[in-house]
Amino acid sequence: MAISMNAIRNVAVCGHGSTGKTSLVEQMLFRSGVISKAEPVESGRTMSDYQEDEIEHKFSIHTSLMTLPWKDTKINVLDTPGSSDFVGEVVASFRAAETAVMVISAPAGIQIETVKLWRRLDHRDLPRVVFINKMDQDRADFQKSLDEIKEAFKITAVPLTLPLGQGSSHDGIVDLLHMRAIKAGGAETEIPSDMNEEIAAWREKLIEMAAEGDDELTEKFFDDGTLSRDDILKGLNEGMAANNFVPVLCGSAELGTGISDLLDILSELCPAPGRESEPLEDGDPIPYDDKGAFSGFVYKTSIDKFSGKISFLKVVSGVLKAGEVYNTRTDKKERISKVYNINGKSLKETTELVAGDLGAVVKLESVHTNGTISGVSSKIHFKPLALPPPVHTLAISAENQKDEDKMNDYLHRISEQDLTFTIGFDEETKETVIAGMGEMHVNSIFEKLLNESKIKVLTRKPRIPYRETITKSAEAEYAHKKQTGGHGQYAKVFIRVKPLKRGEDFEMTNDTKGGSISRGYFPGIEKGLREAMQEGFLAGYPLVDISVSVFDGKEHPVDSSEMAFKLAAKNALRQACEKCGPTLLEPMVNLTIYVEDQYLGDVLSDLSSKRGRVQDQSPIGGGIQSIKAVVPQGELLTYAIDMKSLTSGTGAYEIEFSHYDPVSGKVAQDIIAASQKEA
Ligand SMILES: Nc1nc2c(ncn2[C@@H]2O[C@H](COP(=O)(O)OP(=O)(O)O)[C@@H](O)[C@H]2O)c(=O)[nH]1
Ligand SMILES: [Mg+2]
Repeated sequence: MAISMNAIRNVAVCGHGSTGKTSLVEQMLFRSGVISKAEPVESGRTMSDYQEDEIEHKFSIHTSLMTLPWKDTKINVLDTPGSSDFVGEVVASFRAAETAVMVISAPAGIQIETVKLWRRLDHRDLPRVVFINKMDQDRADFQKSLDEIKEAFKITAVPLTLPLGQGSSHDGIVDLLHMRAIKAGGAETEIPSDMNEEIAAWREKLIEMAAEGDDELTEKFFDDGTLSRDDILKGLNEGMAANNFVPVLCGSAELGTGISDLLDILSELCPAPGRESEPLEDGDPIPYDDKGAFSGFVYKTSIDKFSGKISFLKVVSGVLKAGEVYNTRTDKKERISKVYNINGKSLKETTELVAGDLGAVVKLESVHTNGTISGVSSKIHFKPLALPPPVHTLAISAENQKDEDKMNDYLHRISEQDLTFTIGFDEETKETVIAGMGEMHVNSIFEKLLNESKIKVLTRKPRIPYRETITKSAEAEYAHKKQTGGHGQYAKVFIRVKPLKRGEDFEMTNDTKGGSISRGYFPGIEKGLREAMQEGFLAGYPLVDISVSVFDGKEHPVDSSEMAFKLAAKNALRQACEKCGPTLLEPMVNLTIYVEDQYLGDVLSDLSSKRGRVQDQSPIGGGIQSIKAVVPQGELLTYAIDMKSLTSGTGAYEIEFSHYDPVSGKVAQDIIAASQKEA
């Protein structure tokens, strides 16, 4: 049966690890009748933590998609992992969703990922609902959590439910929108009379909030002093879509309180797809519209033991049905034989997916994550996911050398699905290098490789791509002569070498006069210079940012050749380097760190021991500090591990390459000594 775009709700459930997201989703599935029992996460039987690694570790690693019917709506729920190692999965789910449910644990309060994810949601301007979970636990305090949220995020937070009892006495919620009290399990109960005052006060706030964003409703409110239920809904709906306020709900995913109210809010208040258009790499964004030609965006890909490659997509325009589609990147036709609704691991065939809906197709061999598929041959490419660059880099090899190719193939395939994981062969350091978001992330990939292909990966710290450069100008000359029997070899060059600005790499000029060197020999000279640069001078790292002027030379009518000039130039440059004040350059990265206040001191002193220069440090709310620093890449080879021990596993960081800086003294000596040992 076809469903209209207005009846779809795409919801990403996000939050810090262990706040109860997966348990909450399990309860939502149970309450809507998709499953007959809500299983605990520890049982390994939840609908969303179904993959082998998740069952083994007992937490979410992948975003899983579940579909549930609630009243007149189809709610697509994306259960995301909480660890920043798997942030790629979260970013993808934010792209697919129109609403985020931020789950906060009442006893733990706002945590580091809460703050980081909130900032991501701000960037996307995504409407959100806060669910304060674990109201059944000791130290759960609804008012305290609410105050904390307002304070940390500077938002208007409006409770739509209040807890019936907190901690061990918690057993239900009061729904302020529908004015009813509901116990665990869904049975309605009488609103306790001692809550009347509190409820009336909050309800008034709610109605004011509803009236605020809409002139017509404001007028009605002033005239009548209240609003009808439909008007309240209308006002809240608009206010939420515009992100003017954040509804706050509460409950317990353990007991099953607050669940049906969350589902009601999602279906009654949260925006349907289509409020925003989908941006393209270039060109005008494509509006969500179920008419017109089909187009869709692949926000996630996974490889399933039974189904093979699964492409998760969001339909942007038209309707997706079985048949032919185009991969717009390659203009290659692909056949879709079936279209699926997804519920965790189960794929349920459906006839079609309309614009705004989420679902999947299988065996789209040429399409990867971030791909665009289209019903007609087309050049549109939806904007790729805004993923942070990987921060944890390792050099790897297969334990058993004969597995090397298979290991590479496997990891390449992973990198096409998971764009926060990269693999490549570094020509410079002659190593296969992988990078991911953290230890847990890369280990989860190696575990998968071991389980599925019995290939064990050996890892070590990667070599750092140092560079060499010069600090002074100098001249040198070199004559390459050889006289062996027949005709000999002869070439002589005079060069002047001077430093260039960082990043300018190399230039060569022919400043000879009167044709002392024939033009035809210059390609040979350039080759010689480049070879000398590639081999380096101090420690075997490439020489960069030099300008070479060839200002004189000599040739022989018979004995000169391109090869002779190449060798002369190469040696001339080596001689010049001796006089040019050669120095090492090390790669510097921009490091952004997020830590809880209590660890700030330790993280800063560790940074200074790593020769980091702190450029900014500021609180970003919720007791979290952000630090920006420039740090030598070579100091951060084990930063994922250092960060974990410095912050008891709570800190997180982002890295991006910045520039090369000269390095001197003991550090430089050590680098040179290490290179000699290797050679
Ligand atoms: N007491 C209590 N425990 C909960 C609640 N929700 C989840 N948990 C437990 O918290 C742990 C983490 O839950 P999980 O759903 O995996 O959290 P996630 O990492 O956010 O997906 C599990 O042991 C759950 O049983 C709750 O509302 N109350
Ligand atoms: Mg989870």
